[in-house]
Amino acid sequence: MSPLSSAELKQYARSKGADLVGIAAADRFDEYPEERRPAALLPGARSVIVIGVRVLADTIRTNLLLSALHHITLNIHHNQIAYDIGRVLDDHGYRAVVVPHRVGNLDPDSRTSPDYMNIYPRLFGISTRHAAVEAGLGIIGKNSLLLTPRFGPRQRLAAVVTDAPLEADPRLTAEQAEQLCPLNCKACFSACPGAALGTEGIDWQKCNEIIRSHNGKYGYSACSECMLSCPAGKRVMNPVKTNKVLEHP
Ligand code: B12
Ligand code: SF4
Ligand code: SF4
Repeated sequence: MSPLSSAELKQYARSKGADLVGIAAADRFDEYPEERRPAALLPGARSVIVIGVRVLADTIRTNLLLSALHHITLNIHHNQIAYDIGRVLDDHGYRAVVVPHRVGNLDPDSRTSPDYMNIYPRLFGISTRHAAVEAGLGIIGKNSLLLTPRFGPRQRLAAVVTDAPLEADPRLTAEQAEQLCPLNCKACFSACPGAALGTEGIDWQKCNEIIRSHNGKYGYSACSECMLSCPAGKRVMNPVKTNKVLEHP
């Protein structure tokens, strides 16, 4: 195996278009339900690389069709970057399981089935939102989305589980978490057209009631009010980093 550093891998991910990239050590998931640990996807997993690509708020604000198509575009984009990271790991002799996201239509009728709410999400193995928290990219906000200092909730995520022993990033502090999603903010609650968000967390069924028909009409889930209403990412900004491109070995 040829050595591969976290810094090199991150540079490579950014050169491919990742706006965010973080790394979690697999043992950060030791307290997770067994079926939600990296080892459930790859026995011997040592690291999880999480990438994020930014959602353009003005695009998803226009109308539901453009919003759905934008989310599809980003899913294709992050899936491709995650695959490219998998190739680099493979070139270095490591194993890689890519956790992408579905692109395009799923029969809206199948979304009424209990399988959709229970079995289907479990097939992804890990929750990319939780993995992003463990990789130091952000926190899970009251809207149930990953909030990051740079984009707030406006990113989509993919992950790569690998046996490469990469250097991990620190998690955000409690202070940073409070800054991102302050105790007194409830902006997303009233913005949600399905009344799915509240102090008890998210009611997935209510959210799905709103976005289920979008699959048939627009080809993908289009509602994004929980992203648009959130002030996080507007009030805390990190400097934009530029990186040298790593040559593919
Ligand atoms: C299925 C799914 C949905 C379903 C949810 C059904 C359901 N039962 O969860 C529906 C259709 C409702 C949905 C809606 C949306 N989704 Co969606 N969805 C997913 C998907 C594919 C899986 C989520 C999942 O596993 N859900 C099952 C629930 C039960 O699991 P969980 O939330 O991960 O975690 C639970 C348990 O597993 C367990 N658990 C997991 N880890 C841990 C760890 C510990 C320590 C413990 C104790 C427990 C625990 O406890 C959790 C709570 O019960 C993810 C992508 C992915 N692979 O993760 C995207 C994803 C979460 N969705 C995303 C988005 C953007 C949306 C929408 C805005 C729609 C849209 N326009 O795209 C809305 C937003 C709703 C909201 N406010 O959160 C993004 C979120 C990006 C971000 N910034 O956070 C993701 C990550 C996809 C992506 N490509 O980026 N989604
Ligand atoms: S996607 Fe729409 S319905 Fe679902 S939680 Fe967000 S705002 Fe509410
Ligand atoms: S709108 Fe406010 S309460 Fe909701 S996730 Fe964003 S910061 Fe948190």
